[in-house]
Amino acid sequence: MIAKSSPQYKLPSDFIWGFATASFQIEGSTDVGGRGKSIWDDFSRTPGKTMDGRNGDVATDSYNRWREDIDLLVSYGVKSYRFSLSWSRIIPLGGRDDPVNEEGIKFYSDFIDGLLEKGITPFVTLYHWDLPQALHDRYLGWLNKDEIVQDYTRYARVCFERFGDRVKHWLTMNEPWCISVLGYGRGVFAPGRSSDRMRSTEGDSSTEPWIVGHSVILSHAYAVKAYREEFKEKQGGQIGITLNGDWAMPYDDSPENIEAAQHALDVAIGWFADPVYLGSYPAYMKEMLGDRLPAFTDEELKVVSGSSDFYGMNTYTTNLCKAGGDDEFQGKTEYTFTRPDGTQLGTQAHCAWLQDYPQGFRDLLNYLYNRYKLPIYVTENGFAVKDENAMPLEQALHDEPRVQYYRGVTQSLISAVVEDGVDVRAYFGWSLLDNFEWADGYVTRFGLTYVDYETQKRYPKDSAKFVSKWFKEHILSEEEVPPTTTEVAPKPVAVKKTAQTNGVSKRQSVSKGANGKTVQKKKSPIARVTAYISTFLGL
Ligand code: GBH
Repeated sequence: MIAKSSPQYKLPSDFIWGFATASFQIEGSTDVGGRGKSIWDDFSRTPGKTMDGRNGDVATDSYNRWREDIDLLVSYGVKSYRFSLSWSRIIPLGGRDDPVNEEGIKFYSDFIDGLLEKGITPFVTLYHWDLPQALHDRYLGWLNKDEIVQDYTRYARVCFERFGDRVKHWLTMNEPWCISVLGYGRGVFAPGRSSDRMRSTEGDSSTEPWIVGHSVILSHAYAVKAYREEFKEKQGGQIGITLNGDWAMPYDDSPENIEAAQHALDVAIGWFADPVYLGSYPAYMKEMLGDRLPAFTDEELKVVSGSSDFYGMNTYTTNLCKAGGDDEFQGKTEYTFTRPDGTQLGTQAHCAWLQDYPQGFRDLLNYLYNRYKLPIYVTENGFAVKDENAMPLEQALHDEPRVQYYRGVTQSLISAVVEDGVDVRAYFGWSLLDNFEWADGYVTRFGLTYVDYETQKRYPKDSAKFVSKWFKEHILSEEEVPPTTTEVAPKPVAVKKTAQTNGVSKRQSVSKGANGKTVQKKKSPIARVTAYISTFLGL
């Protein structure tokens, strides 16, 4: 075991870190440069859809201030920046026969060049929820599998063609659970469809989310197929999907609550991760939904299975899970942050769904690595300080609860890598900037940089300073890389697990190199040393 005080207790030298954003949350300029409407444009302008009644028309004005945003990234010393492309800036009407907007291409092309000039690696999401409105009007968007798969694949191809010479890290979709459930089940996100007739005149929450999820998986998979067959050889990049998913902890030791935690994970994560990485929907979902869960044809399944080069992980919190309730989107479990003894799991954020619990981050990394056996890229993780929006600037900049959150999570991250042997390759904090927080409008602030929406001036918060300093201090420099004698580590190696109470991820062995998919091409030196020592000690 490498002591925490040792200079070797570090992340590998090629570890990627930075901050993340998404197009609709920061760009503004919705009717500029030939951009077509997205489903969020009118939705966010509709009274009642956002908490403060504000929309995405200006956001953080990053369409105009992108040079300033790059300077900010440079000041933080990031290695990489995760951002998303607006489909309707690139293809205003969205469809496979619709024209490409050269002005939109130029905007992103200049932006990518701007990053690369400063040595920042672009990490690009193709779809972060801003579907072209025209595709929703034309055929109901994600509800129409046959159309959307073709249109999305063509959009992806255009992006690979135009940007793939410079972009080597692609994410197809951001958080399919949110697209499906929040957009077509709960109806709180665009297009806002739901069975709740107070909310929406159209929609069926019992069927549409599952149909949408199916279309999203297939669109992702066919885009990856196109990348691998037509671009990868020449461009040499990586491509995958990124899923939201919070750690699920049983409320107590009762068998039904231990089972409930697994059911929660099956629907929150397994719904998408199991088909993509393991080749089928979770058994529990099939049982829960019967024929409401669409089935893959054999041909589709071949495309879906193995369609991500890595595990893209967005995570924010941990839920205590109790069996019961009829919320299918949570696997018929109830979530709480209140422990049986009445105490809270952690510090409450501004949003009801988020509390700070760093151990859950480490447990989730272990669970995902043991189950899906691929390198993990943490593509989002962050915290919204309670009532930050109501604070005077000076006070908001000293965001101690957010600093505390990142202190905990970075500690969990390095423990998972160095002590548990989890192969984590990247970490992105959400978000570079305070920005348009969807249905919360601008009330909830997730930024490590404060944005004064009156002036659009950006101010680094203490958390940005903390995270930047932490990564600079905890990544091995090239000179520090230990000798490679540890390459001879016997296999299989045991991946040490942190203590789990819920039985879903008891200590397990991951046999690396046993099958083609599991081979860790670039296992970090530290993880190799750790794995070797673990094996030696028979752990
Ligand atoms: C991310 O989603 C998004 O990718 C990002 O755009 C966003 O700004 C950021 O988080 C902060 O919110 O069942 O209605 O109680 C976060 C994942 C999953 C968080 C669902 C809220 C509970 C919603 N989200 N979760 S609800």
